[in-house]
Amino acid sequence: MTRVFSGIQPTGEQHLGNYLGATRNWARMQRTSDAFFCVVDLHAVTIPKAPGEVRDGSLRLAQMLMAVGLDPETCTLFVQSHVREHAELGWILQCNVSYGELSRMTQFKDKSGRHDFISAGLFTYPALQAADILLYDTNEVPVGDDQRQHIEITRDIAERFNSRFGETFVLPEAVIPAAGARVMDLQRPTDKMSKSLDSPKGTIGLLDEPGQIMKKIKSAVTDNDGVVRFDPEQKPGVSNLLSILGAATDREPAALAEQYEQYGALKSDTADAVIALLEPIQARYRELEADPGETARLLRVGADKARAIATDTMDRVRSNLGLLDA
Ligand code: ATP
Ligand code: LTN
Repeated sequence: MTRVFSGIQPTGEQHLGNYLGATRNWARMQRTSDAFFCVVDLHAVTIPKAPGEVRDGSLRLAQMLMAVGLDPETCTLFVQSHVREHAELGWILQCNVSYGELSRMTQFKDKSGRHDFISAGLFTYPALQAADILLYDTNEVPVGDDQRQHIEITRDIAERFNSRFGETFVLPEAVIPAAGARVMDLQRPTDKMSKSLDSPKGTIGLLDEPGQIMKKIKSAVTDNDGVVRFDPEQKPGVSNLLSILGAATDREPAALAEQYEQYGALKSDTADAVIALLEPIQARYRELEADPGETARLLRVGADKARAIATDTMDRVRSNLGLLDA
C-alpha cells in the first residue's frame, strides 16, 4: 500500500488555502493509502512562540484536522514532538545538506525577511521536514504548491544519504492538487493566502462566520476591466475567485468564467459555495472542541503507531551511518 505522509504547523488559524491545498486531499487519501499526518510543533518553534501558544495550537489543530475529515481510526494522526526520532534524524540530515542548498529555499527567504530574530532552526527547517518524511518510508507527500521545493530538497538529501551510506531511504514524491494548490490572498491576489501574511481581510479562516466570509469575498480586490476571464497572470483577483469557486464545487475555473458577466454574481456565488463547504466542518469542530481529553488520547495512540515505524528507520540510519551501538 502506498505510504502517505504530510505535516502542518500549529500556528495561527487554519485558512481556506490550507484546506483546499492540503488537508482536503489528506481526508481523501487516507481512504486509499497508509496515511500519516503530523502536527509539526517543532517546525512552529523556528519562529519564537510563547509556550502556551504551541500547546493550545497543537490541540486545536488536531481537532480541526479531525473536523475536516481525518479519522484517527483510518489514518495515523500525531504530534511531531511526541516521536523524538524526528529531532534525532533532523540533526543527522542537517549534516547531509549544504549551506548553499538551504540558502536557495524561497520559504526561508520570505520568512526571514519578516522577522527580527532569525533562528538557526528557521534556516535548517528543510532538514527537519526531510526527517519527517523519510522516517516513514513515504511514497507520496500531499502538499500545496508552495512546498514543492521542500519535497525536492528532501529527495536530494535522501539520494545523497543513500549514495554515501547505502540504501536507507525511500524517495518521496510531492502530490499537488489540480485545483486549490495555490489559493491567493483576497486583498493581495499576487500573494498566497497565508497565516503569516497578517491580512485578516484577505484570509478566509475555516472558522469564519458566514457573514464574515460573504463580506471578505464581496470586498476581494479584482480589477477595472469588468470581464470575467480565467487568466491568473493578467487578472489575479478574478482568477483567484474562479479557482476558489472551482475547487469548492469541483468545476474547471475556465469553464466557470463563461457563466459570469459580472464580478458581483461571481463573488456572491463564490461566497455561497465557500460558506456551504465550511459549514459541516465548523459544526464538527464545535463538537470536538468540547472534549480535549479525548483528542489528547487519540494523539497518544497516533504517536505510538508512528513511533513503532520511526524507531525501525532510526535503527537502520544509525547502523548505515556507522554509529557505535549503545
Ligand atoms: P505560514 O504562512 O505560516 O507558512 P501556511 O498558511 O502556509 O503558514 P502551513 O502550515 O505552512 O500553512 O501549510 C500547511 C499546508 O497548507 C501545506 O501543505 C501548504 O502547502 C498548504 N498551503 C498553505 N497555504 C496555502 C495556499 N494559500 N494555497 C494552497 N495551499 C496552501
Ligand atoms: N514545511 C511545511 C510543513 C511541514 C511538512 C512536513 C509538510 C513540515 N514537515 C512534512 C509535508 C511533509 C509547511 O510549511 N507547510
